[in-house]
Amino acid sequence: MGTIKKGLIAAALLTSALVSTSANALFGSSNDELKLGYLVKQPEEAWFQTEWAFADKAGAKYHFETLKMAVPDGEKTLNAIDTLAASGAKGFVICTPDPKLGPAIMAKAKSYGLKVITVDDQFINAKGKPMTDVPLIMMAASEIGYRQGQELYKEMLHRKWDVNTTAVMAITADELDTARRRVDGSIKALKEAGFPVERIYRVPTKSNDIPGAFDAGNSMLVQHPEVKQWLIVGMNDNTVLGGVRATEGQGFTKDNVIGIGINGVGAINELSKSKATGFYGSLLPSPDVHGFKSIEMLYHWVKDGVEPPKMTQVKDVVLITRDNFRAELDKKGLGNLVKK
Ligand code: FCA
Repeated sequence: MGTIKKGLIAAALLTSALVSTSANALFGSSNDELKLGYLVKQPEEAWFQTEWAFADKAGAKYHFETLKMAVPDGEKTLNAIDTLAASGAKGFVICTPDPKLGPAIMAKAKSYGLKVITVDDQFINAKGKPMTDVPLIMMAASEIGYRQGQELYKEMLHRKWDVNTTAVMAITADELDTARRRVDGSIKALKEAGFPVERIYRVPTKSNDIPGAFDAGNSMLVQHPEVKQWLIVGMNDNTVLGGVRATEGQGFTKDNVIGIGINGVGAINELSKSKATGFYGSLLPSPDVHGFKSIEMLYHWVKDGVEPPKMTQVKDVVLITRDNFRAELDKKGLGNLVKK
């Protein structure tokens, strides 16, 4: 047989192999493993990467495939649902890029008969009310925020700072309910502990990432050159990191800034630095539980018809600092996230 002919046959075989794989992937077959989606708004955050890793662990335990998809905006979210349906998936877990997409996401999911569980951020309906009929698993936002405020105050006392020259920089994202509840909880704790209300300053961030929070922090710092020490409040690690970076730009250091984040896994690089910064620590909830449990509930719903509870709040949280973060992450089976 000539080389060209051999090549053609090989190419034909290859094409048919590719077609059948993609046809299987697209339309599924009765022998296929169950497929479930896991859609997240910010795949660059360690939080969501950890959820994905633990969703995969649930998949290994129950023998389903987790289709992990990044959905940074509404268009990508709706397209992802089309793709999931075409690949034969039976449902998905989602942390939406925008809670207001809730009704559109549910309409599309229903049109394909897909089951939906929300994680971390709750959907809101056209009237701005939470869509409480869609199962949700999230961290106990107000409580964890409250703990952030308590820990900031405690560390301030520990350092014997003069409260009269200290202020709170609270970087807000009020349109996201979980962010609003965390920050409000934190401010409540600070007020209850006795921090002067008139020096708790709020500033909104334009985006939920380090650059957005950095800009917000900078705009606050120029308005308050009189402040000698800052406590930094924010809804997650990146928000607080942005605030800390802004203070550094104005010459502040670990000696006059205390920032405590939320998420924990987003603080590992910072806490691993050879020198301490104003980012003192982070509250580590349970991205492992969120990732595993949300898709496990979806699996039981799809496979056995067991409806998940409408609301699951995960309350466990531990403060990690430079002193204990390796040990605490190890305890949760997250030690591999720390660079050795
Ligand atoms: C929100 C935040 C994330 C994480 C999650 C639990 O979605 O944006 O960083 O804190 O809640």
